[in-house]
Amino acid sequence: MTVHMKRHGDASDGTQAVGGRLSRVDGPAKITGAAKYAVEQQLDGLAYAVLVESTIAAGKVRSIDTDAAQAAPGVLKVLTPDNMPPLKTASDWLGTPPPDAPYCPLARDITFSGQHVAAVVAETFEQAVAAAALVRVSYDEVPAIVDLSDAKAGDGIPIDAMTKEWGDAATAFAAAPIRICAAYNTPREYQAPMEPHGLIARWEGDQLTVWEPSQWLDGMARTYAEWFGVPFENVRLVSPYIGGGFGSKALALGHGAVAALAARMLDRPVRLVMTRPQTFTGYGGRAATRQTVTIGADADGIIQSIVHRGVNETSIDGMWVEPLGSTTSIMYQTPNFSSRQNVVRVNSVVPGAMRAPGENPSAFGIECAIDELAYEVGIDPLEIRLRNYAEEDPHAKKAWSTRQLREAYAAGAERFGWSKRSPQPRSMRDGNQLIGWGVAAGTYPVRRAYGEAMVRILADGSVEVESSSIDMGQGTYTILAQTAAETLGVPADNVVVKLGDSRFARAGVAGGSRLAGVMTGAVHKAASAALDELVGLAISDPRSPFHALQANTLVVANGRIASPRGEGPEVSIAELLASVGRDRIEAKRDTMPANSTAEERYKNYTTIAMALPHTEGDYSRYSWCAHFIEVRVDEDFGTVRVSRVVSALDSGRLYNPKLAESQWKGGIIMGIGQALLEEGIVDRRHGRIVNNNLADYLVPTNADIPDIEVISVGIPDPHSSALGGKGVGELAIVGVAPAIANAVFHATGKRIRDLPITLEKLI
Ligand code: MCN
Ligand code: MOS
Repeated sequence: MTVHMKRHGDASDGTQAVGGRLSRVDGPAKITGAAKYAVEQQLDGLAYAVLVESTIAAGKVRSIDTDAAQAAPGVLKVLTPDNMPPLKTASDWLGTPPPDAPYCPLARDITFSGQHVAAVVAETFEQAVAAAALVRVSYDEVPAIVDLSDAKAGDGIPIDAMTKEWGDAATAFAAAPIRICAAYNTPREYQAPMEPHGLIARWEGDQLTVWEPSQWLDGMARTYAEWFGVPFENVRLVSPYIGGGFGSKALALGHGAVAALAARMLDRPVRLVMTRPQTFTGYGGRAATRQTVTIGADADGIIQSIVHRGVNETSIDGMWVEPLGSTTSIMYQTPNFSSRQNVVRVNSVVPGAMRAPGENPSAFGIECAIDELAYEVGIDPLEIRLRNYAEEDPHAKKAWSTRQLREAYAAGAERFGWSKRSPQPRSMRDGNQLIGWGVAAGTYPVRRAYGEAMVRILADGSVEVESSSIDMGQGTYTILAQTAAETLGVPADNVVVKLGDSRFARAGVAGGSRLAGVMTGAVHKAASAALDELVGLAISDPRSPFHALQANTLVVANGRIASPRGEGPEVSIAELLASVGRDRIEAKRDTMPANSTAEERYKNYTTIAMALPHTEGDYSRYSWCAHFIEVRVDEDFGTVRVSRVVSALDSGRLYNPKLAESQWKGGIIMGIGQALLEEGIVDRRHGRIVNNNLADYLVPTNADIPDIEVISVGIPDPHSSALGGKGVGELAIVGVAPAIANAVFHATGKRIRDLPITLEKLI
């Protein structure tokens, strides 16, 4: 898809190999505007679709009056549930066979405010917007369950698969001399990527092309194919650049079905872009959660029992489980443990994945609770973590593949100056600012799957890597260039990485922080195969300048081939290919077991069902981190400012430390937003999100963010990925909000257990 500018560093200084600090190779294209995003494609005959959304949260559509809209200038079609040919229900992300039932992306039965009920397609975007305002929808409304606290919501549905229990937690708690029990709440939070969701859909016969920002081209292509009843191969997803996703762009969504259906009905390409408010209801953000954490400990603070109960919101007719016991069950050693979870149905869009779903809110509970325990016992919050350090996975009862958390505590504490902390709350101040120091840990499992990649060595000695995986800003283009460069012995400047087209070698989801580990492994394997073929030709082809040498191996470095002992000739890759009469060497490889069937391969790329458990075999695999955070709280106004962050993180080996550090900082910044600013507010009269825009839904700006120092304490982890890396993207957000809440307690003596920590909760 994309040819990036070259020259990003000096090939000789190690920047370009794996582990080098190569700058983003897609950076210049993004900065100069050369990068073309999905909905910027210019297509002949493009028509524009605009969605009409429900204004009630529960009930039924009685009627839709489309006459005025249909008669408005430029209108091509007004779509309603009454005039749309039905689609087929698609399978879910596990590939579970769907019921044989029709699917209509426009609703008659209303289960949340903001549901798509109609769409207008017109010659221009402005005409579509104007006509959409003329669509009159009348409803039969019933009372909505507005959120978790609604009396109608009840206790919800137990999710037995989430239950984790060992020992006898209740008895051990009753017997423990020190006990704490507290409830922690997190609100609805939203991914808020800069680029809103949208797409252009075009049919050519029964072939569908979709330009759409996507974290998972093959998964989304599968959904489109199933909706429209066409073969998977007939759907092409194109997504070379993505303006952020944070979990929200992994699945094909209703608005995509509307646009693709409109394109088929009109036999014209159709573009549909969500408004910013629609990005708050067109798909789900992080579910609101409630947890109670009960810890029983002995007088030294050694944990005897943890009892955890969690609840998260889901929608009326969809199911989202936010695994709230995930961090709770692995962070600390305990002989007795019980965690259970319910979901509560409310009238909202079904929540979805947002950076570290599960581990993030889970850590808010346990990492605040352990801090409360530290004060109750009267020991340092860092010391209590060390006393209860889990030497093995307490839940899976397996050895950690690697766990550099002790090293993270040590490195972070040293750099932060933790030993200078005065233990008492309200004991550190600067004028009228109360100063607080807090610590919390974070973790994220190493999710693994199989990958595929195409590597080509071209006649001029340059290298091409192709994959239908994606780069939403995390650095995939760059690390895959580095992987191919290192494996083949060429500078990364000579590698062109092409991503974001489902016609390329297949790829699974860029989610759960798995893509980097999966794809560096696949590119390494394909590039190794290409190198073997290159060296094989150089040794055995009679036309090769090395033929007479009768070598059993040759080395390639900096794009040149030579014998390891320096005997005989030294030629460039281009010269060698010319001498043996080849214009390219091509190797497409996947990392699946050799005897895998075509069906298993399809399943690996289009579902998450083939993911390898992180506790597979003898090891339990996680990334780890420790955050040390200073806050300053204005004593009069209750305003909280984060003034210093030092975080030490274990993501195993880093493919590119510059990019990993930037990912970690991004996660920490998002964690600061979660702690202090982010909250979806529901209008209780209408069951509607009111702050559905980036002026009212607050995310941090530069002025909210201090200098952030990140320290890598990882070591290569051979059990986690081919090149020894563990996950990076999601890890760093986990633990930030509890570190800030703990710092706020240290500053003020007030324990805030409801996010975000806003000033009215402090004064
Ligand atoms: N990396 C590294 N060394 C490792 C692992 C990763 O240097 N051992 C670096 C690489 O630059 C890699 C990046 O970190 O490209 C992210 O790798 P990883 O965490 O393994 O995960 P994925 O490539 O699967 O990234 C997805 C992850 C997720 S799940 C969310 S959510 C998220 C995130 O990445 N959304 C993001 N980071 C984001 N960054 C941006 N700019 N925008 C988003 O929407
Ligand atoms: Mo990330 S929330 O797994 O896309």
